[in-house]
Amino acid sequence: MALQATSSFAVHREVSLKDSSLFGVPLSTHLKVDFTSRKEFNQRGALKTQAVATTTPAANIGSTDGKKTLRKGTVIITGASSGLGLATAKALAETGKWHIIMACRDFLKAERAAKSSGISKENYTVMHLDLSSFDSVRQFVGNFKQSGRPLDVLVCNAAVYLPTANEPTFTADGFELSVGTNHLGHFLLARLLLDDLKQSDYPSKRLIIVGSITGNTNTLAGNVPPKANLGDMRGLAGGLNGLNSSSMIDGGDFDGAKAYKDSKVCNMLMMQEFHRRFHEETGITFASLYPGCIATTGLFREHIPLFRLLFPPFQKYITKGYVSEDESGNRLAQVVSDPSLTKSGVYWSWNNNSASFENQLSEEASDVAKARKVWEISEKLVGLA
Ligand code: LMG
Ligand code: NDP
Ligand code: PMR
Repeated sequence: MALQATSSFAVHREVSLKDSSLFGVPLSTHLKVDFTSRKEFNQRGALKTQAVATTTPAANIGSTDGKKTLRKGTVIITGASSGLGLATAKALAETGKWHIIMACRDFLKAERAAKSSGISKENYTVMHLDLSSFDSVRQFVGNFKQSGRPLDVLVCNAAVYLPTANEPTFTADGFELSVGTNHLGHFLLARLLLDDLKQSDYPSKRLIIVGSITGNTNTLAGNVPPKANLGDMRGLAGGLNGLNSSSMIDGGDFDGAKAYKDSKVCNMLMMQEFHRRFHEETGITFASLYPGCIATTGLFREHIPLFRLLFPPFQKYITKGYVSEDESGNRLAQVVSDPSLTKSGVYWSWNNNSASFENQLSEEASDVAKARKVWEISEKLVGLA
């Protein structure tokens, strides 16, 4: 049936539909596949970062046989206490080449999650971060800077999804919670940590912002109502406070599922705007991704029980978009660390063989003027302009 057509559509590319795709695989995509690095990741459980570790001496530590070895990279992952973030932390920790800063709102939950995932003590540090409070974001950044660690990769992963809420709820600073947390909290965090990333002498420094298929209306999944749409951003400009402005970016009535999808559009737009503003000057790789449908994570905790029961089999057997948490973690870990994924400004996806390719964003999620506008309004809202 049509819903199963992912890989065959990828093969029959360059058909008449230009900006269309099914399940996030654009019909016009030339698959940029690196089966070699995938295999290495799978078989050895290790990412081959040494291959690019030749240029910056301070990132290399001398060893007895005269060969330089790469120092451990430091990666901050927001929302590493469950789902994709935790699975990524686990995948990176298993390589022994990364120290993971688990930036989490619930310290105890994060510690427990790290332990039960078998992440060993020397490979992680839990640091408190509540993205729904700008004070907390600033405090986290202060604490991280004080730790004296370099910052090599930042992963903006945490998110909330409130599909059943009838009324909006708000962050500590009074912004609608989904956009406030998923977009504004991360925007402030990334802006405040950009200098640290810039200063990193690691061979490949990266800022990764997790996106999603459901924010892309050039896919079937992105056409399930309510669809993402930022409109003219009058609600965002008004502060998303639900009082003298709408709680929704486009100025409409509150819809929790739409607010989440809008926040993902902002995430993908900001990745590209960072790229345009800073890639050339800093050499930082900016990237986003759709990790696949990880239908079992905590993201759906607010959804009705029937949805939580049916959603995984629906994705597994009907859409075939399902991926396990482990597999999604391997995917994001590749974007963190794989030497073949250094291209900046890219939205990564994976095909049915779990091979990565550069995916095409929807018209709105790649709109340059909208990106600039979201950036400029957000700067004001988070107090940077
Ligand atoms: C909204 O409803 C809620 O209103 C909102 O509050 C929020 O929760 C939001 O996203 C979260 O959901 C979504 C609702 C809308 O969908 C459902 O709840 C699903 C209902 C089940 C319908 C049965 C489908 C048959 C599948 C059987 C599978 C077994 C059961 C598993 C079910 C688990 C999943 C729920 O949905 C609708 O309105 C239904 C219509 C959906 C059609 C969407 C497709 C549109 C296609 C448009 C084509 C566009 C072309 C794209 C490009 C392609 C190029 C070729
Ligand atoms: P989970 O709910 O499992 O993980 C979300 C994480 O974000 C949790 O660790 C949660 O913390 C954390 N978090 C939520 N609010 C805050 C906050 N205010 N401050 C700090 N951390 C917070 O969901 P997923 O793993 O599925 O989601 C991870 C990312 O993947 C999201 O960006 C999501 O949009 C994206 N994604 C998910 C897909 C899926 O199918 N699941 C598909 C496409 C993209 P806590 O543990 O304390 O609740
Ligand atoms: Mg969707 C055709 C493929 C496909 C894929 C890859 C997803 C991913 N979804 C697909 C199709 C459909 N979904 C269809 C045909 C329907 C109507 C039955 C459908 C419904 C649906 C709902 C109600 N899907 C959902 C929901 C959610 O509440 C999830 C959501 O929108 O969260 C924002 C969701 C998702 N579907 C996905 C993915 C990845 C999600 C969740 C998470 C996300 O984007 O972060």
